[in-house]
Amino acid sequence: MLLVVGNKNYSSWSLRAWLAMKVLGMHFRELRIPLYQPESRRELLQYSPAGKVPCLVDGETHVWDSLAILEYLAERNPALWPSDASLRARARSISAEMHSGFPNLRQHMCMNIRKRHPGKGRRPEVLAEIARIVDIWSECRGPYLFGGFTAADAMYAPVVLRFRTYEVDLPPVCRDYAEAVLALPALQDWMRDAERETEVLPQFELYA
Ligand SMILES: N[C@@H](CCC(=O)N[C@@H](CS)C(=O)NCC(=O)O)C(=O)O
Repeated sequence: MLLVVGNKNYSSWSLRAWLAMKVLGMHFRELRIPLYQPESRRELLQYSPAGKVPCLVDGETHVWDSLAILEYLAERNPALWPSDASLRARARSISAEMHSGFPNLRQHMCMNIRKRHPGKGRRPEVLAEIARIVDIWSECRGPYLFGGFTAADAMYAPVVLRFRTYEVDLPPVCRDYAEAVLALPALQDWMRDAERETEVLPQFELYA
């Protein structure tokens, strides 16, 4: 299998698929395509019809879009979703909510692993979205949202990194959850790779 990802410092969607595959212990090759360079779109289209990362290539099968990749992985690794049907429905709901929602958090607290911007981006519309995430995380069963690691944790991992960059205060249960995610060896590896990258994408450096 090949997973095509973007810059590790910035590409929150790439992280979701990559983290799930690593935590599952899957063997895969990784291709990093730096985004928003003159050749990026042409290179991305060789793998992803949408021209976006992440894209998983499994033989002749190309799967693009983070949530579709997580579902593809879960077909082989059912433990990627909770085994209880009701919890599974909730995990899918909050994952879909992450996938389609939180536009203000995305825009004003871009993932930027290398940077620290305490207090930046705290507009009312961002704070309202953070409050919703706190609600979701407050039901965390520990150490991850549904006990063991699931696709829902992969979906929220970039939010953990955003809260680290922008130093968002969290209640204890959410702080414990964020620390558990940050302690994942796979996430530590991703963060180390991000630190080593040299590209700077101005559109993600709004608060630099
Ligand atoms: N809904 C998609 C979003 C993918 C996405 O927007 N990826 C960004 C990087 S994080 C991208 O590939 N941008 C390159 C471009 O738009 O040219 C998913 O969940 O995978």
